[in-house]
Amino acid sequence: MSVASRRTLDDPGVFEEFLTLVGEGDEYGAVEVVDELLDGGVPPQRIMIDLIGGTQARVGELWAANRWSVAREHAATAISERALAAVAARTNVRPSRGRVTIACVDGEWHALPTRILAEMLRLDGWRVDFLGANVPGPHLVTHLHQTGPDVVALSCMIATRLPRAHAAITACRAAGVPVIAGGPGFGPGGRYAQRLGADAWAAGAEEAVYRLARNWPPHGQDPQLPAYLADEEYTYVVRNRPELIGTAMRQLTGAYPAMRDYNQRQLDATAEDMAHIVDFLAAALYVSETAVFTDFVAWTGSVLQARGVPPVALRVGLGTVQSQLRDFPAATAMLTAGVRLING
Ligand code: B12
Repeated sequence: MSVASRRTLDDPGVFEEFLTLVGEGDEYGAVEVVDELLDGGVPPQRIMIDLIGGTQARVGELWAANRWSVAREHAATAISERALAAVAARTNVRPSRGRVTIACVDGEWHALPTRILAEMLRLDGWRVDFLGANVPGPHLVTHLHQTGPDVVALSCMIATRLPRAHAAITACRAAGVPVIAGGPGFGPGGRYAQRLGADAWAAGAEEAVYRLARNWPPHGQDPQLPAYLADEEYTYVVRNRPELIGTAMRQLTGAYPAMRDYNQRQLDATAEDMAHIVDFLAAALYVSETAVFTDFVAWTGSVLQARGVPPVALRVGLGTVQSQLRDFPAATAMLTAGVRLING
């Protein structure tokens, strides 16, 4: 090994260099940096969490600020996955603890954070079954019956997946396997995880490693499982999702004249935004938390603004959904709170 290859994460510019490499889709360059850091004695955990995970968060910011296209973000994510695989290929720890199943909930495509979690747990001696993105609940349960793990680690990165997360948590616990939940979809401090019946929550892979090594299964109270599914407003919004979005799109064209000049791509993006409005509203109703909806509105407002869409468009968009839900007090209150957040 040459002296020049003794790199550490304290080297000036190493994070920027890695971000540039993933942004340019330079797979070989990115893997080379990872290899050099491992050669330099940097622990693999630090490379995965600080360099790869940290860079992905930056990628997200650059996309949200409209500085990177979706395609560039996708390409960068693929390189990060490649770099992560390169770290994993250089480590080999024999299982000495229990067995863990790691899965993203149904409809959840953010697999990279769970891949990091998988490698971190593997390094700590767990036998890991990594099921990846978008795992339907029934398949997850079949897998549990076949493999008998000590714990399921369930990821939810976006709050719209919370109802599915609830179903998965309930099914895992019914199968006798405790659940550790994670991902920002479970809300600040994981508050919805507990409410939906998870045995534990961890903010990140390092905390999960710590918790599973020391206090598992946790001996707390049995989590309370309120009957969210019985909520009439949630059920109405989910059942009528296509009509709510379709009607909103038609009303929008009248209420927001600039839309008449939209090309197909802009119309598709608007339809996607309307779908997100309805989906986040449904999730907020499901857990009875206005913040799930208002956080989404604040975030969408900034994303749209970065793309030259004025706040009034979002306000009109919320109004088109609100006008269809007048008989639903909780939904109306949430939409009103969302509208209040929008300036201009
Ligand atoms: C890459 C990416 C994607 C990729 C995912 C590819 C892949 N293979 O993972 C693709 C393109 C598929 C994608 C799609 C979407 N994405 Co996206 N995505 C991202 C991005 C840029 C990076 C995610 C990532 O890898 N982060 C790095 C990891 C390391 O971050 P981390 O959260 O710190 O990870 C730790 C914890 O979350 C925790 N953890 C996670 N799961 C678990 C589970 C357990 C059990 C435990 C204990 C811990 C744990 O441990 C991790 C490691 O320490 C983020 C931006 C960001 N800042 O994260 C947006 C982001 C998550 N996406 C977002 C959105 C909106 C979407 C889409 C809806 C976009 C769209 N218009 O279609 C879709 C939704 C798809 C779906 N239904 O899942 C938003 C969510 C915003 C919100 N309001 O909630 C974000 C935050 C972007 C942003 N800044 O605006 N996305």
